[in-house]
Amino acid sequence: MENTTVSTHTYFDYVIYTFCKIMSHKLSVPLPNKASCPHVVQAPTVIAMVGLPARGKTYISKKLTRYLNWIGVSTKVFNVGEYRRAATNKYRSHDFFRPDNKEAQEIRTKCALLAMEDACKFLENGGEVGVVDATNTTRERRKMLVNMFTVEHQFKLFFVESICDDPEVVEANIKEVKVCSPDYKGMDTNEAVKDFMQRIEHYNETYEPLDWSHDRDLSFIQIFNQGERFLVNKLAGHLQSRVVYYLMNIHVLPRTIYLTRHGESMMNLQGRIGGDSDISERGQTYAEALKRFIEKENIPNLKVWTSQMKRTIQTAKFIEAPKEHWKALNEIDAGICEGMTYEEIQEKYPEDFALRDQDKFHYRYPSGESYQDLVARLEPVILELERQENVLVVCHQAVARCLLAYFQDKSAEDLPYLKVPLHTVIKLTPVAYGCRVELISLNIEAVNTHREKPKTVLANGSISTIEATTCSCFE
Ligand code: BKV
Ligand code: F6P
Repeated sequence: MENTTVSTHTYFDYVIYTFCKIMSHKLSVPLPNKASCPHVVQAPTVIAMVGLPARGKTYISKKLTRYLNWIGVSTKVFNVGEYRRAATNKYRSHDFFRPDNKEAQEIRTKCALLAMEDACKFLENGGEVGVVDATNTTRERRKMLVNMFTVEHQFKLFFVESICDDPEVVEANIKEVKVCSPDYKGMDTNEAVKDFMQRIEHYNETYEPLDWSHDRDLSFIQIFNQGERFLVNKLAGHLQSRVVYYLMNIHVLPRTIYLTRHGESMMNLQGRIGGDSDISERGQTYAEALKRFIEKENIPNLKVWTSQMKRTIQTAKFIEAPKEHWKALNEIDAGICEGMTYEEIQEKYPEDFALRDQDKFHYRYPSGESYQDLVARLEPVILELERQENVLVVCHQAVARCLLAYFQDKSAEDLPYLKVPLHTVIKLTPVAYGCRVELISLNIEAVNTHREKPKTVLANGSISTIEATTCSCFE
């Protein structure tokens, strides 16, 4: 998200900030952090979950956080359950959650406060969104959130309530994630399910869902039955509307996403980057092997997405499934370096070559793109992938790294170095709160196009051009 919002500040602040931003881009150094440039940044946002246990609050918290971090919004989850487990010795039974258990209530309130204070600290130190993952099922508790976050800290507050009355969904949730919780370690599964059901009942006794007569001034979204229906109230700002848009596009149906690069290309063989060359003979062999692999997987209603480059279209050619060719999936545009080998770039543009190694995620090729640009370009692809069921994406090294980083929750720093070898299928299956990742090599030889980060580069953030140009440490 752009941090260029100017509200109560002078035009001069804005000019200075823009100058910083342009200079930082030219030098490929990270922007000054929020602490050193606080006056031009949008107010941080707290997203507070609401809902009975086993309503997918943790699922939504984690998934939303992964998405926001991927689009560049610094986000962190504060799970009150984890504070509670840290504060009390072993969990015994649902009795802990009885509304009339005074002692336990005290501990629970204390833990909620600790989590909220940590969220405040995070947001005061440059964090942009804090997600408070707790039940927050009483009006009294929500008043506490409003007071601490909006009155005391002037943060924005957005409630996300998940309401689900389908007993099968609740039971599936308990069996998939709750019985594995540290609370039930060593306990028989049926016992654990029974205890958890009673725990939900205790919450139900005091549950006050958000409603218009009491909460009309609050910003919130209510999600009914895993996204079957939504109710949105007092949406305040761009970030909240992105969150709503995201939540309206996700689903929990079982499905698999297959990710692969194109078969080896003629330019890969020469060690040249970019271009729009054909696939090599070995690349052709991969295209045939990929068809057989996909057939064997026997995937219902598979869709195939490729880029608009010849090498991905040729790779998907033999697969019998509906195809779409996305421009957004095209490989990173290396600008003036298109068609060159890394050695040629190092020789012809030594400064740029060194700068890219120092901050590969933000480095933008002159007249081309950065990995950061690529993430922005791929956001609609991710949203559409979230809407879909089984999809095979045939793309490119840099593009596959960006997509994989989203699914695997990788940082901007690690993203440009993720290993995505040629002639390998990456199979992504959603499980519990995350996704299982399998790398399946189809055993067809190909060149290695992965270039490691040189180990001895001086990457201390504050770049001096001399440091950048004099380090002669490329492998
Ligand atoms: C594991 N959602 O259990 Br929009 C996998 N009850 C999925 N809603 C879930 C929880 C654990 C889960 C996700 C749920 C879940 C649940 C009710 C959900 C909620 C809102 C949207 C999409 C999914
Ligand atoms: O070498 C193949 C390729 O897809 C190039 O077209 C692209 O510029 C490059 O990989 C991206 O990888 P890296 O960011 O590591 O240079």
